Amino acid sequence: MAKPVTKFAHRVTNVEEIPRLVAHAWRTAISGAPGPVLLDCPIDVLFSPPQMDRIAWGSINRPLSYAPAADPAAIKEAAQLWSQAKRPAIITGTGARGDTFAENLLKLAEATNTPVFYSPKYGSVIPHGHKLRGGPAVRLALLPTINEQPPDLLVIIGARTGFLLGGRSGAILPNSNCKLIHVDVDGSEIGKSHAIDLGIISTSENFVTQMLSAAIKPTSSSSSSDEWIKTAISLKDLKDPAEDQPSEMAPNQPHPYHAIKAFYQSLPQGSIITIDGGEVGSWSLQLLEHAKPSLAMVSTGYLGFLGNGWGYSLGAAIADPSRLVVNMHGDGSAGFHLAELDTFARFNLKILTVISNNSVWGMSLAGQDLIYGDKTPQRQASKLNPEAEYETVAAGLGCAAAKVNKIADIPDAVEQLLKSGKPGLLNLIVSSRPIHPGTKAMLNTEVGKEWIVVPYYDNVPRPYYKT
Ligand SMILES: Cc1ncc(C[n+]2csc(CCOP(=O)(O)OP(=O)(O)O)c2C)c(N)n1
Ligand SMILES: [Mg+2]
Repeated sequence: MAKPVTKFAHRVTNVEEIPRLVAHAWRTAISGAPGPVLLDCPIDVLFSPPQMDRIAWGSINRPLSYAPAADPAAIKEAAQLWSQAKRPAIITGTGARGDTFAENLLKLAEATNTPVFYSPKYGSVIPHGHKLRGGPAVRLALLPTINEQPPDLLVIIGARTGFLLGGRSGAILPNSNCKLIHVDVDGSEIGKSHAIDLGIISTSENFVTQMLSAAIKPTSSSSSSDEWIKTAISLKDLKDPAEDQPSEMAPNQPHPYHAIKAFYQSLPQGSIITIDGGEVGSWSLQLLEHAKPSLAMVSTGYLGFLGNGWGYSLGAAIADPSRLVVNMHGDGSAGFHLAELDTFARFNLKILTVISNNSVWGMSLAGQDLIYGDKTPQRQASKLNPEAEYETVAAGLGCAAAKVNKIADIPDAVEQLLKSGKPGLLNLIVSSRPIHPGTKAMLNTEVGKEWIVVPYYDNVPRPYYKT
């Protein structure tokens, strides 16, 4: 069972082998792209007395291996491409971390005058307010809409190409007139979906350190480059079209954009935000810069599976108890592991859960509306219970809880929840009406009547089999 979802799964058959196997499993888990391992220790094995002189220690008490670093030739080539670029940008992802990473990435960005964007999966390490903080990489797709050119060099560091970075559409990672450098600890990520000009197998940390000593000439310091960089940085501040939409779609039915914005603005800066849910996930991601988080993670991943946010926030709260962890959910995704509120309360974890409650599986409903229109208006399968008292469940499990259906009440509610000193839950009522533009984009590729388009994954057209 475990084999397909682990990097190593093994049943121990001999008690003396345990130290060696633990060492091996641990090294496997942390090498290359890190991932889970499983050692199954049957009770009869655990109860057998070991023969002490036969214990296999393996490398259990030896230092861990050095991590992969770039070939010097690759660093030279990267430096060359960088110094020729007029519109370079960096995109960081989940792999963009490590003890010295943030500090050195900032130095590298400054030395090369390169703006840094982050993939939807993992927030930026560049400080808020820094002149090279680009914000969400998805915003690069807006450049053509303001008559600006796309980047001519993208350095993708520890981020996967794929649907979270615009798939093969070219909207975020251009398909032409842009050199792509892809740095990943897992070579199989490189070139998977895009024509990569320079692939580098290395940890992000080693790569930026090596680049720093490569003495790159700063990016062409022409005034046109400076202007472009300024524009790229300001993409995150472009006015959002939802800003002009009403803050309430009906009485006590706040627009999710305005509700989440107000919520984010009520948070302490430097929180860790984990994002789950459908429509709420898209709004939460788009608004992230308003929360000024230290880190943000979309927990639904490349297959978009709901429910993981509970585990992500639990992990984050244990890993960094000094920060507030914000666990963003829809009423759908919240249902997957709602009982984790009990864990949060018993361990008194600093987690604030938000249920953006539109009483539907909103993204599913939106998709059905877009595809079927009023042909099948019932949408029974997309309904959730509008009466569900998530705040009662949370209070019953020992959390502080509140329900809010007015934007003006959000700041106070958040303040009270945070003051309580307990894990909190905010049942935030929102309207199901506005469909996030990202949901529309997933569905609206027009390729002719005889085709259908598979949503999510690159909008791949498929023959339409219905006659
Ligand atoms: C495990 C899993 N089941 C089903 C889906 C399909 N799906 C994607 S978004 C969505 C609706 C999510 O509803 P909710 O969490 O309430 O967020 P909303 O869209 O309403 O804001 C569903 C069912 C999925 N991504 N993952
Ligand atoms: Mg919902």
